[in-house]
Amino acid sequence: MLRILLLGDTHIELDLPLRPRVQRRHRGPDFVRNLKLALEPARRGEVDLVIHSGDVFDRPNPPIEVARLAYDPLVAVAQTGTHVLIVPGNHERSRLPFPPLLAHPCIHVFDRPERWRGSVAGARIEVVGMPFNRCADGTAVRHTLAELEPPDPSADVRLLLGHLAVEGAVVGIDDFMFRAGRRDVLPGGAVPGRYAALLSGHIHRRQVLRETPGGRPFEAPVVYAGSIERTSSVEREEPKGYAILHVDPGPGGGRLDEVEMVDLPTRPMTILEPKALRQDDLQRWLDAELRKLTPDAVVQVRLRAGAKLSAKAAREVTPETMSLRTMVPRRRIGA
Ligand SMILES: [Mn+2]
Repeated sequence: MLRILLLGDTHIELDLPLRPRVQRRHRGPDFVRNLKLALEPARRGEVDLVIHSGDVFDRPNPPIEVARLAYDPLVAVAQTGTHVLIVPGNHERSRLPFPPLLAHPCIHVFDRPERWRGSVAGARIEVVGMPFNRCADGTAVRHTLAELEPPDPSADVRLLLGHLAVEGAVVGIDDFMFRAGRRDVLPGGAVPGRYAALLSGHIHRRQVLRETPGGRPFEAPVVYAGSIERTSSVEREEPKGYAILHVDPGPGGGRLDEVEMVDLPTRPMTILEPKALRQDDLQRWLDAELRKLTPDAVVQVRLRAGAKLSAKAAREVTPETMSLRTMVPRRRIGA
């Protein structure tokens, strides 16, 4: 049995200014910490392989200091002799910055669709990695796979790795479900066989898909480990973490035996919607509301149209342990 640590959507650089202009609690360090925590089982030698399913970064061109924050923990795992495979996501525009920082014989980045072969814990393993592609429907994925050299029939474990939405994936506070028929969604019927599983990033809610919404079984299960912290308020009720997969080697690319979702620490997220419009009313209201919350809360204040609350006024009543952001309604243009 092979133990694989799957993590993804680490979004390093989200709310992580290098030289902050104002002193307030930023959320960026939470993501850096959770990346390190997620990799701890690998550092301890408890897994045979580590796979990052993309969106390593929140933005495509981070400064080198930020790149190091993301890469150092991954390189540290490689230095213990465990292979680390990474497929770039849409947030890094399908390519990872500063490739020399990841130059290590145990690290492989899928800059283009390709097969990676290795020997892991005595098993011959083959991973087909596909970096994010705007087009990920059945035709596109079939075409991508057809362009590659054929699968190695003697591999004990075959895995498909991507950064894409699959039909039936569910996200957000309203349980939005991705449906087939869009060019950026892989229909369940197009999930290829002969793989133990399709492992993917992109969908921030952890989930395992085995059949279409209509009940037609996939050829292989699809595993999303989810993001390591909440990148948006629509994830506010979701647990966050990484996954440990147990894969049985065998004919036909092996079999996914078990998926263990492991929680990482997250901070509670709250949305406040004040009715007031005047700054001093808003500040007083906010002061009272924030006192009711746990000290490390992440707070989003949604102001009404025409409301006035300066960042400074909000900061004055925000405890240093909280992260607070105010949002003004988008101005409607035309009808
Ligand atoms: Mn993402």
